[in-house]
Amino acid sequence: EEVYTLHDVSELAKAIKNMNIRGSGAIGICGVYGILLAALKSNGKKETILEAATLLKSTRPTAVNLMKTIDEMVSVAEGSSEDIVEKVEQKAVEILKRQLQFEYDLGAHGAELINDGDTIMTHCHSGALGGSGFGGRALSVIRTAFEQGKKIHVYTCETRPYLQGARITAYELKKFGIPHTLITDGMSGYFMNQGYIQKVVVGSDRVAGNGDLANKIGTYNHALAAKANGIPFYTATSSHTIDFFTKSGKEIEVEMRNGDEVVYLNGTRIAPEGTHALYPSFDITPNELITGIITEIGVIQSPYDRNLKKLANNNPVTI
Ligand code: RUB
Repeated sequence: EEVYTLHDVSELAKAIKNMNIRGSGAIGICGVYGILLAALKSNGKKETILEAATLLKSTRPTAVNLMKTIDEMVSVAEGSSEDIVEKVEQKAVEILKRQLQFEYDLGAHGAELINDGDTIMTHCHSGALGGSGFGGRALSVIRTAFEQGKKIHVYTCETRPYLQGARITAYELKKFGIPHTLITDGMSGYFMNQGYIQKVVVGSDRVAGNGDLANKIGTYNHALAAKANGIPFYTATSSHTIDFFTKSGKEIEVEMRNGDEVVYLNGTRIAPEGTHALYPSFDITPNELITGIITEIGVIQSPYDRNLKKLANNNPVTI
């Protein structure tokens, strides 16, 4: 287990940017506590809080939780400096509790879709309650199904270049005692086609108003393979990840990371000197490939533009 001690907002921003902390839910909560840290360290100085908000929001552009939770924190930073510290602190606790509750609730809704005996594939790391991060949706579904006594098996798909499926998901699955098998990005089509996998459940960094979703690079390929093989493909996420300001996946900003992260593996160069490499951190899965969006309120299905709006109407935190 890696433990980081972060002393100020700039160290936190660096840890998010460098992906020491990663996953949409986890970075959202870190944004919240970053604002609290700024408030505490500056004794409630609004200007410092706004600077912290700008810095933290600039770290990773795709996951919308980070932006939304920071905006929510900043919105309560009004009044005297003592008021600001108190309100920001209360809000941080409220958001953390809410996020955990969302994960329990969406885990329960998602677990209903899982049958006894299913093998479920997940991609990258969308961790579970009590796992290594506060965020985490796909494993909340898987863990809830397992705790209900369903005999399930998980194919955890490792993602290049950060290998989260192996490094974090397998770690969490082991911790929860859930049987699992590690595969790598390019193997999913084979295993789906050969009948090994009955469901795919992934997380999301942002869901557009029409249901298109951004998630870790490779997700789109899995969704295509799932469709071709008649396998249900779900995303598990909270309503906080749905962004109605983004009408479709075309409008989602996909973070392009440094190609060196592909060329080097654990600090060792694995491609010839001068090799050009690209690294879009996420891809966009169009709504027609998605069987359902598992949220804390229930499982949303097509037509997404209409049904996601219903969710927004029932739940003001969505917007
Ligand atoms: C992680 C990733 C995860 C989503 C959902 O990307 O794409 O699947 O963030 O995770 P990165 P969660 O490693 O680049 O941050 O459900 O935990 O929010």
